[in-house]
Parts: sequence; C-alpha cells; structure tokens
Amino acid sequence: MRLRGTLLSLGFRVCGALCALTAPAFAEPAGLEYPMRRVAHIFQPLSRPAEMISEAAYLVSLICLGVFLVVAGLLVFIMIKFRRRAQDDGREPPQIYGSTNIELAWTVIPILITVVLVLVTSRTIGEIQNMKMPEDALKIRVVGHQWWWEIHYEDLGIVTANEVHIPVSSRDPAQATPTHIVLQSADVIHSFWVPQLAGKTDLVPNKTNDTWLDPYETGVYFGNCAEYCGTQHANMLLRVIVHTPEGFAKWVASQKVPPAAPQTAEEIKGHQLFYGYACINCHTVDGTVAEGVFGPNLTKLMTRQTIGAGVAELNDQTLWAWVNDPQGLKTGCLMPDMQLLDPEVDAIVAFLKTLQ
Ligand code: HEC
Ligand SMILES: [Cu+2]
Repeated sequence: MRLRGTLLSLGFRVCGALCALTAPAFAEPAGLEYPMRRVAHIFQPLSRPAEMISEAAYLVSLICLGVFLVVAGLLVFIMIKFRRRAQDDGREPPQIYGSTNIELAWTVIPILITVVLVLVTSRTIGEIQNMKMPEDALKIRVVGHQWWWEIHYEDLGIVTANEVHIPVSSRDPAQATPTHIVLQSADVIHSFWVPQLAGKTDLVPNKTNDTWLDPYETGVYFGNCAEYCGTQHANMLLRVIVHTPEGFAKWVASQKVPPAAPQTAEEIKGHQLFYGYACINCHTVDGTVAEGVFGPNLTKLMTRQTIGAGVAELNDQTLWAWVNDPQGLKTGCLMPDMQLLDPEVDAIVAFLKTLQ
C-alpha cells in the first residue's frame, strides 16, 4: 500500500499542476456556504461511482505497471548482458528461428492479462450502470445543448441551467441518498462529467441515458462537457453544488419563490424591452409570456454563480457585457448579438437583476 500512496501523491502533483493551469481564472464568488472544489480531481473521488472507477483504475494501472516493469526490465537486462565487448570478433551471432514454447508464452500470457483487464473494467461499468436507485431518490433531467446545460427537477417544478444543486449523501451505503441523473440531448452528442462525483456519460440525441451522483461531502464541484460538440465545447462547463439536506431544502424553497415585479423606472423599461424584443422567443421566465426554450430559463438567473455555462462569473459587469453582445464573451454561442443601444442594455440588465 506504500506503492499506492506514492503513486497517489505523484498523480496528485502532476494532475494538480495540470488542473491549476486549466482552472477558470476568475475569482470565487463572495459569501460561499460550501467549499469550492475548483480542481476537478480524478484522484480524489468524493462519490461512490467515482470511487468505484478510481479503484478499478488503480488496479488496471498496477497491472500495467507490472507489465511495464517486466518488459522494460528484460530489455535492460538483455541490452547489458549482450552488449558489444572489446574481444568481440564482429561476426553475427547464431540466428534462431522460432521457438514454440516462447511464442506460446508471449501469446497466452498477454491474452490472460487482457482478459483480467476486461473483466475488471466491465464489472465496474456493470456495477455502476445497474445500480438500483431508491424509490424516493431525487431525479434530475439534464438536457445538453450547444453549449449549455438545461436542468429539470420535474418532481419539484424547477428548471434551471448549468448549475446542478443536490443534497449530500453518505459514505455509509445504508444511509446513502443518491441523486438519479437522466441525460438527454437537444442537438449533438455531449458528455456529462464531474470527475470527483461520477465518470463520463454521454448525452445522445433521441436516446435517454442515466447516471447517478452520491457525494460524501458538501461543496461546489466542477465538471464539463467531455465530448467535443462544436466551437464553444470548452466553455460548456458545469457546476454541481452539493448542499446539506437543510441547505438543499432552502435552495428548493428559494427557487419556488417567483421573482419580485419590477419596481424602478429603469427596471420597468427593461421589462418592456425584454418582452418587446426577441429575448422571449428563446428564454423562459416562469409564469409569464416568455416561454422560449432555445436558451436557458432565466426565472432565477441571479441565483446562479456563473453566466454562459461557466464562461464567466455572474456579476454586474459580465451580465452587462453578455446582454450587450454575448459573442464578445462566448464567440460563436447561439445567442445572437441583439444590437441593443447602451441605455437599452442598462435597462434590460436592471430588469434581469430582479430575476432572483
Ligand atoms: C436566438 C435565441 C436567443 C435570443 C433571441 C436571446 N437569447 Fe439569450 N441566450 C440564448 C442562448 C442559446 C443562451 C446560452 C448561450 C450559452 O451559454 O452558450 C443564452 C443565454 C443568455 C443569458 C445567460 C444565461 C445563463 O444562465 O448563463 C442571458 C442573461 C440571456 N441569454 C439574456 C438574453 C436577453 C436579455 C435577450 C434579449 C435582449 C436574449 N437573451 C435573447 C439564446 C437567445
Ligand atoms: Cu457539449
């Protein structure tokens, strides 16, 4: 197990360095209730399916390491033992053609090793896919879009985007409260991946897949689309916010409170512009005539941490920049530049800020 420890810490270092390089470069939102696990660590699983995958991965890596050591060791041994010497006469050594025993050995042993690897991985895949969800498990439907995530809590009547809120589970399987995630796609193939919580599962058009999350600790977990799906694939980020059961109940309750009606003159002007322009063809605000489903549901926009599927932190500046021209923040995204005048952007932003 010391070997495993050494491997682990080496893995941590390499991955930590790589992840730190790729982590989004914006600051953490203020007043966070939960730890921000911004490094999407495959070596630090904090959920049952992720843990099962990492255990299989360690076993597979150890077997591969063994193969490597044997092959490389033999190679080095032979290179040294049969190296050129001063007294060599320069003639070719005797040539040997074929040895049934050796050939059998180097065919049969690799086949056996491969069979073991196949069994180890397929058993883990089977165990994860066939896991029975408890009757009362929270069920969330996630629909992949170019390049954002639509998130439905059908049983709770909540629709949101890009940030999945779930309650924490338990390391003790008897007390686990896993969350069942149903995956669909509105356009091309995407892949749902939150490394610390679960392995990748594809979202395939006209097909429903599923996976589950069973987090042991609260926190904000980073994930992303893991199947190239077009220009802004790299900015199709995902957050899973794992709450305490009370925190989750509070979030649910807050999502069910309809946003306050616009009050100030600026908010009212923004409201008129929003409902007068094409915004409502693509966006929904629950309980209003804005019923578009091409873009994210904006009912509780301001309760999100990020904008544009994680392309930036959500704040006054990024919201203004987005409404002014989303192509500036997320080039090629499927919301067009609406060619608004600055005072119109000011008003619409004032209105959007009431959506909380
Ligand atoms: C043609 C459809 C379309 C129109 C019209 C449109 N949007 Fe969008 N909007 C989108 C799409 C698609 C996204 C998601 C883009 C992404 O993240 O890749 C989006 C994202 C957003 C977001 C960010 C939401 C989030 O949670 O990240 C805001 C805010 C927004 N739109 C506001 C507006 C406003 C205000 C208007 C009108 C001035 C408008 N949109 C018009 C399609 C549209
Ligand atoms: Cu994608």
